[in-house]
Amino acid sequence: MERNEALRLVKKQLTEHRYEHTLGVMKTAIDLAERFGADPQKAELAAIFHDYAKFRPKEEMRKIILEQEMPVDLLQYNSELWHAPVGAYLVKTEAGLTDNETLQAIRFHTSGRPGMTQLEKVIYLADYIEPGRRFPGVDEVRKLAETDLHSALIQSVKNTIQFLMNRNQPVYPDTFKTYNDLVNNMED
Ligand code: DGI
Ligand code: FE
Ligand code: FE
Repeated sequence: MERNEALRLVKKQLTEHRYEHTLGVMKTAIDLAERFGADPQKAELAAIFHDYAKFRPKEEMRKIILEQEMPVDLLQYNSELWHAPVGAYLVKTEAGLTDNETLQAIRFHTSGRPGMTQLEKVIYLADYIEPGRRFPGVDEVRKLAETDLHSALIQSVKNTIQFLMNRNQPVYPDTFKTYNDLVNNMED
């Protein structure tokens, strides 16, 4: 699928603000892909579609998670997590994107997972550092991302876990598993 067609499809799903975020993720993801050796065209499409399901009603997402046999433990955690796997499913069924690597990058863009591919890392990180983001600590991650994908990713996952814990929010186990996997593979 070509960029403008993808953007046209996704624009209808998003608010203006979220569409601007998507454009930021797209540009950042292409840069990171070129810098760290992921496929820039897959990065572009995964970025464009990563938040496709962000504004779906919770009940629709819950139904898809159950019917499509996605991990049901998702339902016990923050519904903010749901748009990632549901998005991968809808991008396939509604937008007709079939490339599995691209769909996986969408599926794991919020929680991450142990053994993330280079493309998955690029999308996770681009979502975190795109120019519109204003998290505390994001500049440190941006700096790391200039040279070191692995360290930048660890720092962003760590920030997310700390953010949630500081608010007494539950942390989805896969988010911890992602963190553990990354620190166990520091030499990568
Ligand atoms: O969709 P975006 O806002 O662009 O970013 P995202 O897909 O990374 O989603 C961020 C939201 O997801 C944010 O509200 C925090 C929440 N989140 C991320 N990881 C976890 C989480 N919530 C819980 N409960 N547990 C997590 O591990
Ligand atoms: Fe998201
Ligand atoms: Fe996003």
